[in-house]
Amino acid sequence: MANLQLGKLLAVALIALLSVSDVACNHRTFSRKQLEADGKDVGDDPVISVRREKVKDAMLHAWTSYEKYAWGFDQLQPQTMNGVNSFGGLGVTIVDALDTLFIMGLDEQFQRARDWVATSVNFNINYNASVFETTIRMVGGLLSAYDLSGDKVFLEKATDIADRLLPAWNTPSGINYNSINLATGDAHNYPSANGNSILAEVGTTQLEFIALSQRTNDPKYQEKVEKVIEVLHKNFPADGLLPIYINPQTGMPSPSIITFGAEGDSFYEYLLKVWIQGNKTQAVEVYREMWETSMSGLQSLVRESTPSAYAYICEKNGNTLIDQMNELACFASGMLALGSSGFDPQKAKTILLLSEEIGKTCYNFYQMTQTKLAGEDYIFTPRQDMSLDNPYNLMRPETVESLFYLWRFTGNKMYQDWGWDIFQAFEKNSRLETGYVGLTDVNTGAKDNLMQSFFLAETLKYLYLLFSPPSVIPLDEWVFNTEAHPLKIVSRLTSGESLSKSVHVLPTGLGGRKQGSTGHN
Ligand code: DMJ
Repeated sequence: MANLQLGKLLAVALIALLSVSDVACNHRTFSRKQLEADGKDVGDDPVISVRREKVKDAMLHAWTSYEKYAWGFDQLQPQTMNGVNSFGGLGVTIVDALDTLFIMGLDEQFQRARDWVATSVNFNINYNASVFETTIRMVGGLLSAYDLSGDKVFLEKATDIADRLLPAWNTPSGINYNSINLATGDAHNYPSANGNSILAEVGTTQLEFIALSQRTNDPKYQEKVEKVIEVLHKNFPADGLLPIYINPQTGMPSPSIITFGAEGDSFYEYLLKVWIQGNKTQAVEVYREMWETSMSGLQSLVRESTPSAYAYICEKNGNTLIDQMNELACFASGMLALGSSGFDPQKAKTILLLSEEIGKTCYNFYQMTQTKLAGEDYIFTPRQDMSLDNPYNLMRPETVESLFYLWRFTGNKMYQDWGWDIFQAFEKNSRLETGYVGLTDVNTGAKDNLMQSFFLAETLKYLYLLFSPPSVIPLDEWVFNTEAHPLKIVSRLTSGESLSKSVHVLPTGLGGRKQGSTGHN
């Protein structure tokens, strides 16, 4: 009997091993040569190729500056030419940049980053880490590097850090705490949220943890993060708009604002993306239903400015709409474009139109300032359209992310031109000899001293892809996490099903040709 059990266990382990190596084998079918070949397909316009090369140069400059002055630190401070450990010392810029380096063909740089991850990354740190930031940047970055390269060291490291985060889900409701000590596993919430968990932080781990379960054949990661959605589903309001605070003891929403900006944003993004990651099957239908409900809610928050009729997404406090929008909420334009094709044709058109209108507003957030870079927040006043409410710029990605989706889903080259305008403004105002910095004031051009890791992970990646053919990271084969790390879409793991059966990577590699010229999925 004992032998039989042991035999069974060994068989399961063997299947798991085969499945994981199957994943890696499929990855090895992709090479940089293939990407370069894909990059030359369907009439690659020379102007666009030049733009792509300029973005690649920018990435090289950002990376080289980081390597020179801040190697191993979380982020680079270009003005003082040193590193800073803003995330406890996990080498966040290295991990966040891995897939961008890979996609751009910066092979030597990728190799050095890979070797650092293999030999020097240390997660055993007595540091209270943000579960959200660590998941989207570290787990997401490592899994994406694994999916692109097939190198198992990335999967091992992703598993290590995810295991350290897991105790954060041990709460009475299953809604995770937002912070956890990476060495001790002690978890808690931020005092500023009065003991509550933050919506975007509990609803933005699903893609990464589901992907990890698929790739390790271990359901425990998926189970934890899907339980969160189950709990939120039970208390889901009719308009699909949850406030930003959720009580981790009861799983109930706590009175607080509703927003598609900070602390709400990527919860809505992940409802859609888990549906896409799950191959839009019955098993993930509830995610699409929740997302569609939330999108009706979003539509109820949309207003038009006067006199110029810019569409914007209000925030909501109780029953009161607040006419303000964070630049962070600009991701919503891209999300609507990505989700539009799942509606019937008439509704799809309306949603895509809304996506384009919000994209136009966000582009204007940039165009209306002296530096042509957007500030952090805008307010809308009757007869005065929009005005800047918070003048700093962190080199955030949301608007160029949306321009990338808009271009893929409409094929309209205007969006490439808009992205190019934004890129040139970064070059003019944010580029120093020693890296790229944000601005403390988008009108005076005053600079800060930080090169955010998401500038390399997201802003430059989306710009590069905006100037690459849609066959590079096709949207029917890959889904981007909220930190722009593309994860390969594989078969959905359904409960009760043997995990090993459901781990199948689509065999097309990084660049595929299934997608049409505009990239509709
Ligand atoms: C990134 O870490 C992610 O895009 C997140 O969803 C929001 N904030 C930053 C970029 O602005």
